[in-house]
Amino acid sequence: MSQPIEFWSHKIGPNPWKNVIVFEELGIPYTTNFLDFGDNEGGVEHPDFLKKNAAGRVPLINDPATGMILTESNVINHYLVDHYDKSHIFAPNSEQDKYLVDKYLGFQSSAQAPFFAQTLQLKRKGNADGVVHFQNLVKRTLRTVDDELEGKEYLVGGKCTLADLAFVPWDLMLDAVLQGDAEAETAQARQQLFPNWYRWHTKIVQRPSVQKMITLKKEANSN
Ligand SMILES: N[C@@H](CCC(=O)N[C@@H](CS)C(=O)NCC(=O)O)C(=O)O
Repeated sequence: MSQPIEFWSHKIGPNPWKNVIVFEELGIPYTTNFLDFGDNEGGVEHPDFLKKNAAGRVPLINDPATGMILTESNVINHYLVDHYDKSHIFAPNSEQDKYLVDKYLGFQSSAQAPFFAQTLQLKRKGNADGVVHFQNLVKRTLRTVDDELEGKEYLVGGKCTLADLAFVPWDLMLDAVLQGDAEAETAQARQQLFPNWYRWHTKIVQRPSVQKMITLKKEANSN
């Protein structure tokens, strides 16, 4: 790779941190531009960035090696694996497994991420009924993953895939998302309610790539 991948991110928003995990897994050089939310200069809704992503969202990458410009964290991770997973660590064992990974990535981006995000948004707005509604949906995603993990170490094919990694950055925010929830406010309560999910989450978090992402996120937020 001649030049590092250019990466647009946010210091707190979890979606770009999914890509950081895969950059670290595969040892891909990258440089980060942190944006703010909103339409000020340096913001995701500023005209300069909207020219790059009309949706006004991060992550976004530009890979000078291929000219590829991409948004959507799960699509970016697929691209990174397709181009830079030289040891095939994320190669699916079968066609069935390939589509199962996509199934979980679809669930992650259409259920986990928006339910978690809406909970935090409604908390900020002080909408108590809305918070309860979305916290129930958050717990429903944990229940889904817990059920899917029955008798399994990982979601697909007996090995860690993009599907497992994609859930981590949002799940790391559960203390804030489920704050005030009568059943699942604490990690201990979540371990009781969702033991398969808890064991799996704890294992994935121990991966060096995830630990590095956590360190980089802390560093970014301490500046
Ligand atoms: N489905 C997109 C969602 C991207 C997304 O919502 N990113 C958040 C940061 S985590 C964002 O840029 N939000 C901008 C805003 O709220 O104004 C993905 O997975 O990349």
